[in-house]
Amino acid sequence: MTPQAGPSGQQRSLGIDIFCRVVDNFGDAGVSWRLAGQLAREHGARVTLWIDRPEIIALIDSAGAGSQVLVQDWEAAAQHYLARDVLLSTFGCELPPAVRAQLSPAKRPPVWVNLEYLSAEPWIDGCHLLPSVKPGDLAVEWFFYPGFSAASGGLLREARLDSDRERFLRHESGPWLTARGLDSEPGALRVSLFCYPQAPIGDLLAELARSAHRRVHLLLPEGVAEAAIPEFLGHELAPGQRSDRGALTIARHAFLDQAGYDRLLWSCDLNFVRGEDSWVRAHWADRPFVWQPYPQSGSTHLVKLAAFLARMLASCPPATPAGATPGTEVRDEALIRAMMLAWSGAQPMAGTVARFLAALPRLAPVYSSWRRQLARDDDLADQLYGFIQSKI
Ligand code: TRH
Repeated sequence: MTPQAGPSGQQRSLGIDIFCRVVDNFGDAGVSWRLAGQLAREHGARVTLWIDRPEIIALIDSAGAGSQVLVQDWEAAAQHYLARDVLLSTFGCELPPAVRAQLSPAKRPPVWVNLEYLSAEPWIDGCHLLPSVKPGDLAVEWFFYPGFSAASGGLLREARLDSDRERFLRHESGPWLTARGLDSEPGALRVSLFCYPQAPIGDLLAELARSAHRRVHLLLPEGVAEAAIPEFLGHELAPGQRSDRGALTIARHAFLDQAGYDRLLWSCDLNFVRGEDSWVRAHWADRPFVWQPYPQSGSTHLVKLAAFLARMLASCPPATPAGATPGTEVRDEALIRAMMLAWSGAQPMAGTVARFLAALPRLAPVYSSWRRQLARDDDLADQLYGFIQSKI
């Protein structure tokens, strides 16, 4: 996709303002920042991110990889926002009144798009790209739904992501892990763990410590499992420290930036991920993963998990245990469902981890096939940019 062509045929760089209010954690900022960077780098847009927690951007992009994007404090928008080509509100955030006032059709407004949360639920396909006309001033807001189907807005995926990953794994992975104290003993199963405190972390750690066939090296970022770790080990674990229990080594590491976190996912044999952005990145890492949706009241997150599992597993070729009698085997991919349901508390964990780990070599192709299917669709930034161009 190229920058917008102006009336003279020359390419014009679009001005895009993204508004993000952080509800919780890192995902709102993480998704907004990733999209902002991609629109700037791959589409030549002039992007400003207006955000109420700019310090999160400094944390997830400490190396300044997205420096083409201008970051502005949300509070400054009331005075300094001037409508350009596009206004992208994220996750239904309520805009500052002075900004909202510039979206009225009477004022030559920008194209106003709201980027929604990612979900695999079927209803989003019917809502993607629907407009909503506001009763007061007839401003038009377009709804853009990321998703896993061809009828949705797709998933964020940078153009160079696969080649970056392949180069890293071929030449850089070992030294990169060693330099950060993330290396493990040869033959150990390397696992990353990024989860919410509601997950049965203690059960997982206990099962990993009993791992019969391989040692397990668990990489745990700072701020994750803060209560479960002292309960399991009997002491805290600070970044840079490691502790062994049975077959398990737990290594705590400092929070990485987004680029570093990608490298971590690429380097592990199995990734536990959560929320939205780490979930998508785990797909592109081409490694088996276990997803924990953001816990919501009324168990809405379990509906989201079921919708995802239905989509993922329906699309996958069956992976059956070697030597099983056709028709009588328990399909291995049922373990993917069991593992994710147990990890979200929908069913007991007992024994699930051991069975899941034992089947991991056969499960990896199931994940790869799902990933290949998703990679056939245009990525979210391409689709969004194309939509914007059609409305300008
Ligand atoms: O932080 P999250 O729990 O964010 C969530 C989700 O977005 C959820 O949908 C939303 O409703 C809720 O916030 C309010 O999980 P997520 O989405 O995976 O975002 C984590 C971000 O942090 C992602 O961009 C990756 C980044 N990250 C790093 O940069 N370095 C790290 O070391 C780790 C562990 C994560």
